[in-house]
Amino acid sequence: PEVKISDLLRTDFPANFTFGVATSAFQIEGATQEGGRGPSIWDTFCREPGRIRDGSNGDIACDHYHRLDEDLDLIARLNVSAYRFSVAWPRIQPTGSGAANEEGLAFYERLIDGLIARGLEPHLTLYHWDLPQALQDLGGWTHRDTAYRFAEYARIVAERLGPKVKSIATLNEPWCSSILSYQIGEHAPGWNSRPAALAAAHHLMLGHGLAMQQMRALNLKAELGLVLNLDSAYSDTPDDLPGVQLADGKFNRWFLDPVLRGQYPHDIWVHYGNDVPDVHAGDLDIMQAPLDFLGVNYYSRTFVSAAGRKPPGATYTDMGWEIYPQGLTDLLVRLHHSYSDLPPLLITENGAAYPDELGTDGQIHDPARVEYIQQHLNAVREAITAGVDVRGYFAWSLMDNFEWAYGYGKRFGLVYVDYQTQARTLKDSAKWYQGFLG
Ligand code: GBH
Repeated sequence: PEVKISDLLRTDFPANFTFGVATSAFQIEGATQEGGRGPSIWDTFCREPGRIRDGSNGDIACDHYHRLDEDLDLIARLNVSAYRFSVAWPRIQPTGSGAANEEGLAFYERLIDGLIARGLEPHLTLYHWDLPQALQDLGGWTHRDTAYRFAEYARIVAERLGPKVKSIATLNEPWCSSILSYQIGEHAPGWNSRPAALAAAHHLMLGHGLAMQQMRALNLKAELGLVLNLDSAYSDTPDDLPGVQLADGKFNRWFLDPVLRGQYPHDIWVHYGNDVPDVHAGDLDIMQAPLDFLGVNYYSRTFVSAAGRKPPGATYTDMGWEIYPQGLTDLLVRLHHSYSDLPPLLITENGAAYPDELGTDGQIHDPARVEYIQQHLNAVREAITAGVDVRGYFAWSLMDNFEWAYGYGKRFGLVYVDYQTQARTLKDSAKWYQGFLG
């Protein structure tokens, strides 16, 4: 049945459906030289001229490290039931290996205790791109040993914090930390090598599997999983269908198939030719460790056109990403049909950037973001109606933050951040979410 999107109600979703907001450590914390934190590849990358559009860095960001209690209160005000955050590896192991830094663990323990005290579920991500620089100096993710270091870090965090959290995701978007980082060079460490990127992708997924083994051995109640950035690919002509299959294979199947089927997709393996990674015997078994959930980050679709056509009538966010909610329904339904052992799904990120400004009335009117979120929630609802097991939705992001290569120039928050004063102001979208969940 057709539901008018503006009429979308909390009760259109299962009562136990999780609604939350998400962030990541490097994007909000600041305090990069405090608490015994070691340098990460993003600290280094930000200092290389030309890497970040506004020349900024993560030294202060949203100063979340110093404003933890205020930010926890802010989350609670939104009426969400869950918060997704990441742990900064260099706060736990400043050089990426060896003994745990107690001050780092204590910070996240305070965060988790603060969430629980406010009735909020903690959803922890272990790796949202801030690799300790010391491991990059040894080759980063192109170095097989990094996978083993990651599993060691996972065990340290899970032993201490695992008993208190609702879920632990190993990696956020390994496509970004491999292809975007080692081949396209837009993210740290900014390399331009396809074989390096494919080696990095393999070691990330191996690290994921090894971390799963370490954490399973702890018999935690927490659900363990992986977060992928996935999008649906489309074309407007049959001539472009091979391009669609290629795009889908590189973005989606290259990461889904090893984990859910224990194999790399054959067509893409052939396409990559001599650049394919060195896969050791047993690697794919490790990578195929059963998941309690798969996190899906969805922002847009890929439109393939060799002729360079754009989809007619398309609208775009401030990132230049097309707004295409149907792509989320299509993606979820397709996952459900293509993978027989698909675990329950969580939408771990979805959101939109707009050039928000604080009005003279002291408010931030962001109707386009409200509409974006409503349309995508409706897309999730349609997938659930079609039989897909989706358990939750996390809006990206709690607040405006350091948007990687774009610096502070792109605002994804439901909450506006004035970087001069660090004042937080609820945008209309935050108020809408609050009312929808209220
Ligand atoms: C997420 O990445 C991140 O997890 C989060 O930290 C970030 O702040 C947020 O999204 C907003 O960017 O590269 O032109 O082919 C999203 C990453 C977005 C990956 C779009 C692939 C394809 C577009 N992705 N993307 S393009």
